[in-house]
Amino acid sequence: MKNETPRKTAPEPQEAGEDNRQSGGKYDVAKLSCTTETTLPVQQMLELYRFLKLTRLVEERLVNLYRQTKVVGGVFRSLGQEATAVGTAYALQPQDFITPLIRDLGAVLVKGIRPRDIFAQYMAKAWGPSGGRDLNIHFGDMSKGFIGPISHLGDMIPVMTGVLLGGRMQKKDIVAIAYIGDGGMSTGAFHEGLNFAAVQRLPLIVVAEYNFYAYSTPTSKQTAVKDLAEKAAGYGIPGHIVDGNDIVACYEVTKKAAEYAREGGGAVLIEAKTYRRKGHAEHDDQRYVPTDEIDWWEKNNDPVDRYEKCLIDASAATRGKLDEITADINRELDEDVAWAESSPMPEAEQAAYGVFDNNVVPPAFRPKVLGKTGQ
Ligand SMILES: Cc1ncc(C[n+]2csc(CCOP(=O)(O)OP(=O)(O)O)c2C)c(N)n1
Ligand SMILES: [Mg+2]
Repeated sequence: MKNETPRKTAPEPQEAGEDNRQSGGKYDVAKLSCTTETTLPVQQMLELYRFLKLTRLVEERLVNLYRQTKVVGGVFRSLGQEATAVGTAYALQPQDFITPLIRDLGAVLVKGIRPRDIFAQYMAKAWGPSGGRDLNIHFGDMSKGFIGPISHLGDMIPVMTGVLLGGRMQKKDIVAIAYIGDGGMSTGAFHEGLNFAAVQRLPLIVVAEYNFYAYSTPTSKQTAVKDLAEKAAGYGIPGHIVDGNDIVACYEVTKKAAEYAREGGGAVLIEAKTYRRKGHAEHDDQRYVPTDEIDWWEKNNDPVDRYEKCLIDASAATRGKLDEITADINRELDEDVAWAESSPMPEAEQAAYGVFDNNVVPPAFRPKVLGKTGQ
């Protein structure tokens, strides 16, 4: 039977093929600001705004580069759901870890990765973090607590569980977030990883992004649960639902989860209700999305608009201050795009290095180039 209990913080998920606009009195759009109950001081609220806007603008620059055919591969946007990645990652401490997916560029930026690295990475340039060996957010930086994702959905949950087990054995104070989509949660790896983290009481926070689609598959065709957070009960861990377009709420719920995990409580599942306003990647024309649905979310439930309203209503910022922050970001991005564009493409020979430990590859299988350089 359908559960009719209304939720305050999250929109109602719809049946497949239904209109996913949260209209018709289900969701009071006039109240769509952000939670005002926050422990954040004004300076941090503005820093949070900077990361939110930075995420949107970095992605817009990526789309420009894509249209100029300068990007190698696809561009994956988090348009409309940036608040989830930024707000949750912002609640971590510097020594903590993340492993993002394609909608979590915001978390990567919060972790201190510079936009110039993102641009060079997407263009497969030599100066990019993977030196042209891989694309988009397929890179990592251990020094910043950023475990690079692989494409196989679900697999980063057991990987992060292993990172946390290692951290415990080394007596390190580490909490981690592993991001996952509604689709990725239907994999075996997700189950095995979270089950192990729960049994071991490892400080793993799984942020599950309910964004209505996995490629073109609506969430209701992906899983029989109404809320992804219900799955937490199967692992004996707490599950929370948060409005993923309310950046302050995302921050607060993760802060509490991180405290719980750090104090020995163990794993936590946070479901963020949000909406994917772009297709799976730039090539996807979203013909499977009901008419007007995207426009509805853009006009009524945009995370940047909502946070701006919240900051102005709370007198934490003026419109002028927000414009100043935006202008500052654009200056940084002008420089970073120019830097990334000025990078050469990698030397072809470089493909043979930094992938395997070449000492353990039998000589007969080594690329010729390794033989030439004697490595
Ligand atoms: C195990 C596995 N199956 C299929 C894919 C192909 N794939 C990549 S992204 C994606 C959809 C992911 O949807 P979701 O988890 O909801 O994340 P979203 O894109 O909505 O953020 C699929 C099916 C994959 N990468 N890994
Ligand atoms: Mg999804």
